[in-house]
Amino acid sequence: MEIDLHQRPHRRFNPLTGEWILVSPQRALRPWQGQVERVTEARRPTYDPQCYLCPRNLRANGDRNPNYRHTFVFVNDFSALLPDTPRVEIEEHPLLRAVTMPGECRVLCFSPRHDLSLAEMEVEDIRRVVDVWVEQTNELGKRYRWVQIFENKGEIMGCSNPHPHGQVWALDAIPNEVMKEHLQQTRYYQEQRRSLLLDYLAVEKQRAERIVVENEYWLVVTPYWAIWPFETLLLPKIPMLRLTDLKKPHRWTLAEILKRLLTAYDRLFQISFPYSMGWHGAPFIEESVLGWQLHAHFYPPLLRSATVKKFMVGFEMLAEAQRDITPEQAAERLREGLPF
Ligand code: H2U
Ligand code: ZN
Repeated sequence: MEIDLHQRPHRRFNPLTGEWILVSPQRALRPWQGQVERVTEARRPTYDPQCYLCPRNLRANGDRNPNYRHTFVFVNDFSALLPDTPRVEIEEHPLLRAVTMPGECRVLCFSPRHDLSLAEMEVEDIRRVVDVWVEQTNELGKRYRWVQIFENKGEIMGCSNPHPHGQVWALDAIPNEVMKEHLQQTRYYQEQRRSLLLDYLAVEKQRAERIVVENEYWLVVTPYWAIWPFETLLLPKIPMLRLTDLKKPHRWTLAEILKRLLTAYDRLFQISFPYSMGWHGAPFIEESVLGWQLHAHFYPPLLRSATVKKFMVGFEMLAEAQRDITPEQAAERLREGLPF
């Protein structure tokens, strides 16, 4: 029987995590009765004397930021992980297990300009951010199994400060989301002797309908199994284990594609688009990481307008993730906002 996935409820499989997601495209056809209000965002000053990320300002712990010109990295004054933590396993009972965890948390200011976002920065300055991502991964990867580079952007995402910044957390364990991807990519490699994500990239190139933007070295798709309405996956077109594999041309083209993708996001609802994004690459472990392919996830919470957010509640908390608008529709909407 011919089935149109754009009409019928169905589940899609995420080979990267081994999980399923429920898609209900027929619900996206229902009339939208709420207002699609335009949010006017106040223009921020280029420098805010109250901002703890702006150059020359005082931070919570009493340190003063240098008069930095491009990027600036500092140890998070409220770090969730601490380097001088010994590694001890505590098992008071087989059902009560814990392990102390050494790690480090850093804050990375993308620019001295308080009023910009990554999307609004020059490609050259975005490339400087890419360089710092690489340096941080390289340095912390020598001491920790996992280095998580991420950006949490927008008040709606719980980001406390609009000054453009991201974070780096390193810890000596493989976190849950990463472990799922590690197991799936490793299993695929053992069976196929090829990379799961590079095979996926080839399929998406062929189908084209989920491609948002691409350039010489990078491709952005709304993955077939996307959970968030406008979720995207950014991946290099050639084998890359980690950010530390990126050479000059890869970094430039990455900066360029980030500029295009993030501008398209901003144009979608005419606001500085909120999201959580982050990098996944091979963990720093002794076991084989041959199946790994570097990639970044963009998880934006917005659904229909600048203020209508998708909530992961009810069925999603208790059963599995669900979406209405299909990834194919989302890709089409995003392509419309591409600047060049
Ligand atoms: P978010 O708004 O994305 O959470 O990032 C701000 C981070 O900056 C947050 O993790 C840290 C917070 O702990 N911070 C400092 O390190 N020093 C300060 O003076 C204030 C905030
Ligand atoms: Zn600032």
